[in-house]
Amino acid sequence: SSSSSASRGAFIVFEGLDRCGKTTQVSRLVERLEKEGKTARLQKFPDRTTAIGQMIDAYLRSKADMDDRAIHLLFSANRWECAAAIRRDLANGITIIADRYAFSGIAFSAAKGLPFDFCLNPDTALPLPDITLYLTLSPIIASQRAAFGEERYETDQMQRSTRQQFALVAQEVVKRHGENRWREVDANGGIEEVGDRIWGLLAPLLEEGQGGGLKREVGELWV
Ligand code: Z5A
Repeated sequence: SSSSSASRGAFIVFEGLDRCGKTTQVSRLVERLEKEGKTARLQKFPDRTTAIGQMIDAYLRSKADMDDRAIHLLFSANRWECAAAIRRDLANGITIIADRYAFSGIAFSAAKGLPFDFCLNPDTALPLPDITLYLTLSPIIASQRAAFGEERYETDQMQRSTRQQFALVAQEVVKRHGENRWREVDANGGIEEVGDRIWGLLAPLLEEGQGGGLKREVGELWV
């Protein structure tokens, strides 16, 4: 109908620790949305294709060292350089599915010991996700999946502290933006089973889109 074509796209973010299956679910979701006739775009963070993204990539692969605050700001700058395109696409009715976002930015940097507020502030006023799905997997199941890769943060200690920081990030989202903006998803189980759980959680938001509810403007993160 004309009212559904006038609504903006939904901004959906996936977060989670290493090996939670988020990348698998993100690509399945984009396919499923397109089968349902929606236009969807995958936006991975870090976006390693830009000049800033290449510096981040070198850091993560331990090809370059960087001050903790400097790399934190680069992760944020990498989101800012994509922010206008995200807003534009949402306005044009395209649903954006982000594989990680500002919440990873806080959780991973705070896990290294940087002050929480320092980690949060640079992302203030970025496009506000309509919903963030935080995939949780028991550490035992995670350890049975493919071994940790070679990247900098892929150690048990780092993953443990990052999990604690994600809990604080979740509280902050709920406090500032309401409890509908953050949903934990049990990522234990088969790929289809988890996919159906995700689809079920997204249904109200996507139906709201059909009814034109997504015409309200995209908000600003932490504002
Ligand atoms: N980082 C940061 O510090 N600051 C920031 O601002 C941002 C990021 C944005 C790179 O991120 C690092 O950057 C990341 C955070 C930090 N460090 N860590 N850890 P990335 O997103 O580029 O990389 P990643 O998250 O480490 O990797 P990934 O490939 O996106 O992982 P994943 O999403 O968890 O996993 P997956 O590939 O979908 O699944 C993992 C394996 O499990 C794979 O073999 C699958 O086939 C398998 N799998 C998936 N689902 C299932 C189920 N249901 N059952 C069984 N097996 C499954």
